[in-house]
Amino acid sequence: MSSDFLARATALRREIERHNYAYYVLDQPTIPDAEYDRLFRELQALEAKHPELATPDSPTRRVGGKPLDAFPKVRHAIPMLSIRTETDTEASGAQAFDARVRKELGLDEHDPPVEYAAELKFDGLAINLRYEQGVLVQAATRGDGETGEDVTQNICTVHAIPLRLRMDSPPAVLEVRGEAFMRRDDFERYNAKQREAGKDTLVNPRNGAAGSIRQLDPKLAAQRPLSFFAYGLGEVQGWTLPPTHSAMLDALEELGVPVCAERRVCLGVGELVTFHDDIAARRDQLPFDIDGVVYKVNRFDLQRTLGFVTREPRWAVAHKYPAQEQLTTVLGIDVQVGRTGALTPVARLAPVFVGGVTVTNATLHNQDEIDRKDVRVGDTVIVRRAGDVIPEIVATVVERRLLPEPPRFNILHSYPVCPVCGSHVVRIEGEAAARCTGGLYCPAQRKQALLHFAGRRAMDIEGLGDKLVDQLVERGLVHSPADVYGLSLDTLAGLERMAEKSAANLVAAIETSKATTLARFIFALGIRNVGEATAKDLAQYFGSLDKLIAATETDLLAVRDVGPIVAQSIVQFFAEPHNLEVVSRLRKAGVHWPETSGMQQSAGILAGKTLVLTGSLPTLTRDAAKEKIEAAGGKVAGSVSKKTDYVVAGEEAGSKLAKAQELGVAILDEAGLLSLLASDNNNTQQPLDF
Ligand code: D41
Repeated sequence: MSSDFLARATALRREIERHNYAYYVLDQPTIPDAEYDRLFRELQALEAKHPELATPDSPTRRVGGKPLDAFPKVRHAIPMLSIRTETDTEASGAQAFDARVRKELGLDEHDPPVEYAAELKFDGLAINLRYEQGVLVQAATRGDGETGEDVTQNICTVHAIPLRLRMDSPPAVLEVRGEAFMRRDDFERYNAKQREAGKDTLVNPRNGAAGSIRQLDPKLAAQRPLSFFAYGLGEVQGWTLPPTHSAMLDALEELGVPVCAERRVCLGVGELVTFHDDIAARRDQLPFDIDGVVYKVNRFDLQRTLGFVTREPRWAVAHKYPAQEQLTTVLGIDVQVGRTGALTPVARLAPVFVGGVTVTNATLHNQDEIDRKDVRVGDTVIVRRAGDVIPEIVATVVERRLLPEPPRFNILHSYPVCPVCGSHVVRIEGEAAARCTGGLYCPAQRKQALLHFAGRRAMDIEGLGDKLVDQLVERGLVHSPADVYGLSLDTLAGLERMAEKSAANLVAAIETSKATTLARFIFALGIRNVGEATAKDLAQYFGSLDKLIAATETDLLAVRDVGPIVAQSIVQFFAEPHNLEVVSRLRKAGVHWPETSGMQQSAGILAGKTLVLTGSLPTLTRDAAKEKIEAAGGKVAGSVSKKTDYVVAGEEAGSKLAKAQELGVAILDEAGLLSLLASDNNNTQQPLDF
């Protein structure tokens, strides 16, 4: 019996790790999350019941074990060296490195170029992974290079790190060195969640990674998602070393160890410079922070010839990019007014060069965030700019605060009225944002509303961008979206930076946008809490704008995914006379869309009928059948009762079919269902406008 359990546990582990590898290393998920969770829970239960089945490479270790009192010290089998850093700009860093290498190797200008391996310098924490017989037995931080800390439990929670190497006859010892780090999207997601919960946010991904690995409670570490890339080796026993660094990374990749794809073999200094520049140009688009690139002499035999000075190899150098965090001072705190009137505090900063650009503003998100970070005018702060996200204030340096202390900043005190339109500013209970109550009277809201209206997913008016909208609103040419359709070629051609040709293109784009869909139109109106998906659902359900306008909150709640807040926003929007006027003017200007009779009407042949699907149908998927039934006004329920009108039964229909027979409910097969639907001549429910 216990051998059955053993076999099952082994099979589960293998399957879970296969999915894990596909998801975290290859970035190609193989099964739905729910299915993965099911396998995982089965294994957990099995190991809990039969503790003798647990193994050191079981994926159940990834959720984190018991909290520690302290991290045990680990003496590295082979010291972890550090890497020489060049802060020189542009080509000179690579040039100086290549010159040194060539000199040390005794090469002159007639000798061929040296082959290098170029890679990224990840901004995280250096880690040594020790595999014995292919199983991860220990993970340690670099520490001072001689001695680090045993962080095995926390490292096990990093899904990208294999707990077992993918090889049939693993070596006695293989130590893999690399960097544990946090991706920017994981960092942003984690912080957004923390902010929502009113909890502390991480300062930057690097601190996030370090904090996660230094966390004594592995369960908490497991909640901060980390990634890992390998860049070197430590002790090796029983493994034939490839001849070059690049071949070694390829080999590690074969073993299932994550290695960054952004790496290149470069012949001579010229190609190093190209690599450096290529990566610099794409730095913001990478999914993680890097602080530079690394060049290494590719051949291991040459690396050995070059050796190292003190603790830095002569065969490697890191070439740094401009820092993504800098100190500067807060000159003032302004607010920006968004489309829905939310006032976003923005710090005006003494200009500072961060992450390759000069930054003069940084977002402060909202009042809670200002309070948490305690940012005040005059403070010295750390600004961060990484990726294409808006620059952010990471922290204020309280020790450098001027005396007497400047007062705390409070949005409502500083901005009792909207700085743009003078309307009252309020902060509604339970909302993070303070809001201007001016609505479309407020030019700031008008500009944003207009940009939203013209957006690609709304009315899609190409060429109606930022600068143009500013001018149109500021010159009083456009007060509401309806005014866009009254703009003449002459008016547009008279604007700044507007050539005759682009004015003509814009007029044409405005004209084209008149033929739209109901879904786009609803979305374009910019009703609060009505995003693109909700707009589509509303269009499909009501089929016509007048029906939407006439809908009560109760009517609206019948629409898929519409809850009380969305329903209320919609009713409030159409209760506002000036909103109705805008809608009416837009229609008069010629904005049109195909209307349908929608789905809320009980006109279809299945109107008011409840159907139950069971078994698998020969041609229709479950979803397709459901869609057809709903389009004909019917409802699909999960279980059979006396209220069921039809049971649609396919192959291998089970207890539901039996129940239907027992209750005398009408039974259809797929053909029966389809002929019933086909007999419905009035079936106009399929929306036309998608
Ligand atoms: O990405 C990195 N942070 C990185 C760090 C890298 N790509 N290569 C590295 N190579 C080395 C040597 C040359 C010593 C094998 C390193 C580091 N060292 C390193 N990181 C922290 C200390 C040393």
